[in-house]
Amino acid sequence: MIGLGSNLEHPRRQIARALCALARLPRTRLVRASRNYRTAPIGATDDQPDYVNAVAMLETGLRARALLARLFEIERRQRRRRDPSGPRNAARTLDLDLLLFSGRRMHARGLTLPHPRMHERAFVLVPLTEIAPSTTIPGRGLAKRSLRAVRDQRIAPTRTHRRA
Ligand code: PH2
Ligand code: MG
Ligand code: MG
Repeated sequence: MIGLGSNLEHPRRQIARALCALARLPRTRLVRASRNYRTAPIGATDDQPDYVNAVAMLETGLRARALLARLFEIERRQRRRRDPSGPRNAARTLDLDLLLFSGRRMHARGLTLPHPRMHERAFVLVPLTEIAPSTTIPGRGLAKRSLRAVRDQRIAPTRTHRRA
């Protein structure tokens, strides 16, 4: 499961382009993608635009590390700037996070699975449970059960993705 987020330079286009890039990864199939959601920035220390967030489910023969490297490459192609001296959680053109990888738990330099903050973020949990309602987060239980704790975080499907 991959989390996608953008709040700079046409966020919906960034997300659409990233989904195409994910679908074209070697030995990988894009199984499904959530709707896009407009979400309030969480943890930002400066004033920044709302995000567009989505979650994608992949089936892949790549190992977790190799997939992560591919995610960084896609971020880079979409002009993600990483400034180590800049503010934490700075606005970005594209963020791709490896959330879950076939139920694995690991804690290594640069890669923690499941993603350590996913259970406290509506912008992850809402799209995730939309496409995979029975998902469990290893060590935390059913993803759906974490929804209640994040219900104060503002999130709504983008207009084009609202269902009648
Ligand atoms: N990503 C962050 C920090 N805060 N807030 C929203 N709404 N969406 C994000 O994708 C996001 C965030 C760090 O990656
Ligand atoms: Mg992130
Ligand atoms: Mg990231």
